[in-house]
Amino acid sequence: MSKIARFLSLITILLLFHPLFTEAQPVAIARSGMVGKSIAQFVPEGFDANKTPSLILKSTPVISGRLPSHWKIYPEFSVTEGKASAIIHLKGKVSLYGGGEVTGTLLRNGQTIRLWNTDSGAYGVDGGSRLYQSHPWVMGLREDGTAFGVIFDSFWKAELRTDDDKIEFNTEGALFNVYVIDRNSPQEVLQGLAELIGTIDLPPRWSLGYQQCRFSYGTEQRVREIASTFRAKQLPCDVIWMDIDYMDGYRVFTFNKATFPNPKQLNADLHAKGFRSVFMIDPGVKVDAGYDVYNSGTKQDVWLKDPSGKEYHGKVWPGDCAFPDFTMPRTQQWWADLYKPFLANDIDGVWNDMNEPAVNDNELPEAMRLGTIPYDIPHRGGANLPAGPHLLYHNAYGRLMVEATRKGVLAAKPDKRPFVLTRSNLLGGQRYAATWTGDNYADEKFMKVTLPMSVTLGLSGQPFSGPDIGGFLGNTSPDLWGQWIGFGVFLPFARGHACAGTNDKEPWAFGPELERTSKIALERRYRLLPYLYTLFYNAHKTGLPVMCPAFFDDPGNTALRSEEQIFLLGKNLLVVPAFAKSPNLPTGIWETLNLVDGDQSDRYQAKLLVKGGGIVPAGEIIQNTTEESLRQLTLYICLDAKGKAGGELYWDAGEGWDFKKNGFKLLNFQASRSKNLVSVSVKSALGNYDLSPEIRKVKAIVLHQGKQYEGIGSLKDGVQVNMH
Ligand code: NBV
Repeated sequence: MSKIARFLSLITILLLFHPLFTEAQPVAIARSGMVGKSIAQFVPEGFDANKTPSLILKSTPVISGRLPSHWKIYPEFSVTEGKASAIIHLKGKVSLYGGGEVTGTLLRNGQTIRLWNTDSGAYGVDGGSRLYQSHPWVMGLREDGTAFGVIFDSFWKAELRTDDDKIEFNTEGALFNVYVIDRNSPQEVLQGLAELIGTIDLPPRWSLGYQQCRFSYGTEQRVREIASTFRAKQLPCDVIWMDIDYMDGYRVFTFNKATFPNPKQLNADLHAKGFRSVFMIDPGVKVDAGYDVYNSGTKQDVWLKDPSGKEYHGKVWPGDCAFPDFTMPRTQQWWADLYKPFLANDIDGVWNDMNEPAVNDNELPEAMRLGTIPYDIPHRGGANLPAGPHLLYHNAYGRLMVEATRKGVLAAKPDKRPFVLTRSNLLGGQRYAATWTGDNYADEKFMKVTLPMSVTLGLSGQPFSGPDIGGFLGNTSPDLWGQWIGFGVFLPFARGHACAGTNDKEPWAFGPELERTSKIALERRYRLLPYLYTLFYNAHKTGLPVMCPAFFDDPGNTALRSEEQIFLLGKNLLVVPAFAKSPNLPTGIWETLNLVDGDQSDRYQAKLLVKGGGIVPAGEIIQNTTEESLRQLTLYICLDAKGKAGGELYWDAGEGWDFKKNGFKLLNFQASRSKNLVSVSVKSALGNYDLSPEIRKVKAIVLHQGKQYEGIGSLKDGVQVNMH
């Protein structure tokens, strides 16, 4: 080495270790301002949208005014060795929530999560600190019940620390924008979040029914048997799911000719029994010169390629696979178009799995395994997305995939509401797909963590989630099944699922006693369908979760801040699972709700409580949502201390888009007591949907000090209930 070369390399080494490069360099805020009611945007000096594009927000916000002088929450930006961070210092005692799909406690103070979407069976990777999705979002609840929320608008690989005195977001990428919402309550903050990231579209009503899945329903015959057993045993169910078993050698968009020879007939038979079907599609496409999906992808040049231009291959179920580069508009279109012929088999919904994306690189030495696409594989971008390495796009891969999937499903069936379920996603991705919480394990710990997980997703903009009821991995005992189904039916997404090689986990698989338990639980869900559907409508309109933490009842009550054994459905119904030990209950009047014969005596059923001042609309027990739910509408009423109550019912055709053109009915009910008479009536009604053929009579049941008082009437004339 020449003297000059040696000198230059010495200088380089010195520079690399110079504090200027290794210590955090503060970065000033270049621009800030209001982009909504009490919503501020902060743009750091040197921010470049070509280095940190946004996929989280539904549209680009426009700064319309200055920060008010009393504005308190500011991010401090910095860069360390080229990696951007932001810190928010907290004043006073703040309870922290959010972070999307997380395991552990509901209250997030003192937690660190890693944002790097990962196939984490039994949530085992890095002690559960990284799961399948990334939600760079934190909500803070102050002592007085006022709240704020922070979006770190970046999907670069990152770490999110939520300490008592600060929130820290450290990325491995370039500078990013921060949005802060500061409002009077957590509910208002979540509405602010929805203003930025959008809400879910209203799902088809059938997707709120119970759903049955198993990895290893290996033949059409087995699927038919499962469907028939539900009907024979009168166990309500709406959806049967096809896992990868239906595919031909795990090639996506194909059917195994021997085991699933006639999917269209299978779906017709399922439909005739009132079932819908959802089929799985993974992102990895088998490298196979005789496979049309692979060939068309090659022809359209959609595959990820390594920096030298060679097609990137990773191993998944079918063996070597090519992976679509979903950042390119033509890939989005190509992928969307694949759904038309596929769904022409009368498939109702799509399940996107393995889209972190998960890659099996177990043949590599342990230290070299990534479990996904290597960081340096380029994504080519296009339209609004810049080209960038996998390190940038990894956390958006599932989100971009489900955007294309939803587009394809909608184009294939424009008159239907798409239903897409995804394992991987990004904050804001609720616009495209519902989610389930991945491969949990059949034990009590995983059953209990179901609640903080789904509540946290709801607090992070995703209201439509639930676990594999019963536990996916490992064998499920009858007792665990009973405990789990007893409250699992009240989660927004209610699906039983099981891994191949584990015991049967259908509701009848655990013997007659547990079958009865399952029947009661499922019937309770179906009775509550009108209430649940109303909550989903509300989530679609406002961004408020369907499943809420207990503290929503009274955000100023600090005793509820870490309560995670119970949850609220909307604001009028409290669910207390059978496993809950001395939970902190919200204060005030709450009356027990009995929905189905036997639900009070069955030890596995969750306890349901109606809030004083609330009205909960319920329908009849139906076997699936093609049956009429509202022939008799029942209004469960719990009066407040002043003898008053109110509640809502949203209803429409359950499918299609008429509801966007006034084809819905939103009824607001009121009840008030005078002496011993409670009068119940419709206070206001919105929309054109005609409920009169559906609702033939209305029953009102006043729940009061453990007793029930009933009256019968009609929508038009209301109901009188005598409390004698
Ligand atoms: O497709 C098989 C499974 C599926 O049942 C499960 O729900 C996914 O989370 N899939 C993962 C592949 C891996 C199973 C061990």
